[in-house]
Amino acid sequence: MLGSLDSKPKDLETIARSGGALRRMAARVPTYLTDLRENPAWLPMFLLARTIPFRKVHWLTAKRVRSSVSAARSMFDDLKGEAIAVELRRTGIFTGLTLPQAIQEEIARFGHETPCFGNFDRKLEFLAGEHEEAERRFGRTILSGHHFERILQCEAAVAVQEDPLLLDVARHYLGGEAKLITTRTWWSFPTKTASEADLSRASFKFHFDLDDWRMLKFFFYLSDVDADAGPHVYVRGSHNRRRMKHQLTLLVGHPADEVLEYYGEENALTLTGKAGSGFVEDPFGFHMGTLAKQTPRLMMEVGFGVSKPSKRRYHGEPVIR
Ligand SMILES: O=C(O)CCC(=O)C(=O)O
Repeated sequence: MLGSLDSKPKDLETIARSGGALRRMAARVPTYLTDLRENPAWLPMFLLARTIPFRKVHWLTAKRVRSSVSAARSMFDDLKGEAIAVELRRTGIFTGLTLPQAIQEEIARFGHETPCFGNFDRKLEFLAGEHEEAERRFGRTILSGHHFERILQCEAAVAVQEDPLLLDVARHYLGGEAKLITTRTWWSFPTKTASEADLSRASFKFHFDLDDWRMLKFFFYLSDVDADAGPHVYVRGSHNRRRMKHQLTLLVGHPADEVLEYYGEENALTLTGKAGSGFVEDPFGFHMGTLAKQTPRLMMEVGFGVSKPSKRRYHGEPVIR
């Protein structure tokens, strides 16, 4: 089961504020151009989906779903997509998912035995157990290790991705157009050598995702996650309410004090949990991964959206290099 910590989550805002936002945006320009070439409908989404009025209009276009469609059995037993969607609409997050132990163990074994790519860079390939040695070998701080498309060789991971409950929740929440857009597994590593620039990335700050008009992400911990293993933090209620200032900026990451002051510190849910525990959230709500301080974290994400999925993002590659 997932737990939560009461304390105010410490993101790395002080460091992040020291600047670099424009530099980071400039580095993303080639990625944005690629997205635009692949799908011209990306541009209006990118510009307008951050504003509440345009989002509301888009939500009105959602195809209504009356009942669950699949007769196939779910690994999540009796959970009901419709009830989960009700909770998602209310708070933006539902925390009661648990993977069967055999599934969790098989994906975790895969995560240990399959080389991952450090910092989203395909040139930095190593096994999770050799993380420290890899940092020395590559002369780089390595904060994350993604398996990219390799995860599709893991039958248990594919079974999670294809589980009927996930699509059922997505259809009830996003509408009948809901489709799979991402499946990724990755390690978050504790590291002694992180620089300010490493730590100021948007994923370590409260941010919202803007890859589609309407999105939903399922996350599953594949290792035990306590306060020192980089727990995920989600701000309840931030999925459908937004300060004007946060609607009218191109940036998706914002300082914790601005976010918490608006939504209330009591709504920041820090998600700790045993390996196998999971949750589903509307990633337009503010969320972040925190730095793994002591223990590596292995995570799986299955994402749904309503538009044509981007090839690049399918396994989480954020930036064209
Ligand atoms: O690593 C995490 O817990 C957060 C991941 C995240 O921010 C995202 O998928 O948008």
